[in-house]
Amino acid sequence: MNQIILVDEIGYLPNDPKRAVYRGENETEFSIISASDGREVYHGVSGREYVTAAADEKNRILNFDAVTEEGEYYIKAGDEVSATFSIKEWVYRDAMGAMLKFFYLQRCGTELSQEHAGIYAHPICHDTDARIYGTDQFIDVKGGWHDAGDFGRYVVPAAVTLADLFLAIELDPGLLKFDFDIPVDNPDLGALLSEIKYEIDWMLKMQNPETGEVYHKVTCSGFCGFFMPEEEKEELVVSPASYAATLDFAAALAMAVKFYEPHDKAYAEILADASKKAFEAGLKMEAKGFHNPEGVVTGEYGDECVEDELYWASAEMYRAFGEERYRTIFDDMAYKHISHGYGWEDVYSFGNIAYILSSYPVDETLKNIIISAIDAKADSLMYLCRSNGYNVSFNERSFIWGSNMYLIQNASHLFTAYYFTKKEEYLEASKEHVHYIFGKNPCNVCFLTGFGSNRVLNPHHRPSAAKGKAMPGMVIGGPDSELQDPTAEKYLQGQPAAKCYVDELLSYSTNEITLYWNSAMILMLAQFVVLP
Ligand code: G3I
Ligand code: 9MR
Ligand code: ZN
Repeated sequence: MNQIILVDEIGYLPNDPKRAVYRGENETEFSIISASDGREVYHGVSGREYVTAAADEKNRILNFDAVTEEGEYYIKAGDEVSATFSIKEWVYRDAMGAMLKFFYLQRCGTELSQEHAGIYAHPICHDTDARIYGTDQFIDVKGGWHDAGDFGRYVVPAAVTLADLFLAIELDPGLLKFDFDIPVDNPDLGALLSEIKYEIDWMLKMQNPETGEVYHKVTCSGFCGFFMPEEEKEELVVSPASYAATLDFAAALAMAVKFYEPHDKAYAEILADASKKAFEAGLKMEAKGFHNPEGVVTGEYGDECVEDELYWASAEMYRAFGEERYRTIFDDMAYKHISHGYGWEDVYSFGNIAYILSSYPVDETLKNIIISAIDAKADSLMYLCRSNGYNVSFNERSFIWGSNMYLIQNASHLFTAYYFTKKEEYLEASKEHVHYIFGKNPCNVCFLTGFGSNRVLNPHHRPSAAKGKAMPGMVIGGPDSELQDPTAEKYLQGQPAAKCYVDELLSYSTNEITLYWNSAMILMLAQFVVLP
């Protein structure tokens, strides 16, 4: 799409800052038009010129903060018009609901009902026992959520997904009561905790009961064709345990205890025991990244830097259980090296947040050093936001596989910095990242399937491909200037970094979806308390 005026195609909250991007170098007048009756409700003049090198564009910002009345609108400048958008309270409620329902629709090891899954309903899938790699032993690892566009189930991204969701609930407890049209297995838990339990119950099966180590993933040996999950009949293989999976498992289940304890003490005890067992096992494992074993070519989630997994796990263990030895490990690591990251590779930020929010006593000097580091990182992100016409924390090197997730996580970092420093500019900048994902981006696309005017129609997602219709509520990976799949290479040669995206089924490096891209967006939105 090549519109000249770009907006958040879902919309804006009435009292929030409201900016659109004008893709032109000359100053322009513009009007905000009511979509219902064509009335001009606001007239303005564009702001200063920006050079957005990553998009090879010159931009101006159209500021319409003054428009606060609820309604449907579009922007007009000369002959150019924008997509229509809403201004209203709870404007992101439907998007939040669809993003949450996605986890149910990714369920493995069970049938999905027509009533709740519609065209994506299917019989039970992947319900056979899985071979432990290199052995004749088979174990039950049925359940959990498919990772992404493929049907693999991987512990590292699963743990990060849960971390996002648990933090989102802490920021917006309204999520606990939110009904997003799924069958709720455990009504007393509420829909979200009940659905998360489906993933946790699978993760518990991935722990070796003898050693406490956690198997890295369960997949077939390779990626299958584009059909529904129950049609994948190859043998399931449980790949060897990994250091990252074991410690990420410990961290995520330590986070889980406080949410389930008020409802089911016995279950919370199981989570606590599994978490502690995994942490102890992790301490005995060699600290190295996972690599696919011979003959298994599905997703690797290999991670050569695994310091952050222990950093995160020790902080969560301390926050959950308060034993001094967990804090000693974290303090020793943090005094040597503090960093940031909410992604499957870098989980430092989860550790920082756990330590700062711990109700058990922490080293106050270290806590303040961490907060200062968060503030400094936020300041560097602000420098990037000011350097382009989209006011988002990117430059030409930002567009890697899953770039939307990294931008969303920068927004979460900015919000975290705002939370601890109360610097308003961090909050405003964080919100611009929401608008970027929902349409105010150089690709002129709403990167949430089923929403906006400029929609993603061909996500790299097997059920969507099998049914010929994009499943709604999935956050798209976004531009990747490394051109890491043949389709990207075919269509994107010569494109500026920020425009290296193509809405093609086979472009898995730009057009896939994952659990943890959705959970990252849910965490970011929850920061703005988008639910009544
Ligand atoms: O970290 C480096 C960075 O330092 C460097 O500047 C940049 C550019 O070269 O590359 C970065 O590494 C990238 C890495 O992700 C971390 O972001 C690699 O290029 C990139 O290939 C790697 O992509 C991962 C991809 O699997 C391939 O391994 C994605 O993050 C990850 O989301 C994706 O996960 C897949 C699963 O394997 C299978 N299921 C679908 C899922 C989503 O596509
Ligand atoms: O569908 C797979 C997607 O989930 C992965 O992210 C991607 C990279 O690991 O691989 C995709 O599978 C492709 C495989 O790598 C190469 N043959 C075509 C497969 C479908 O696009
Ligand atoms: Zn399945």
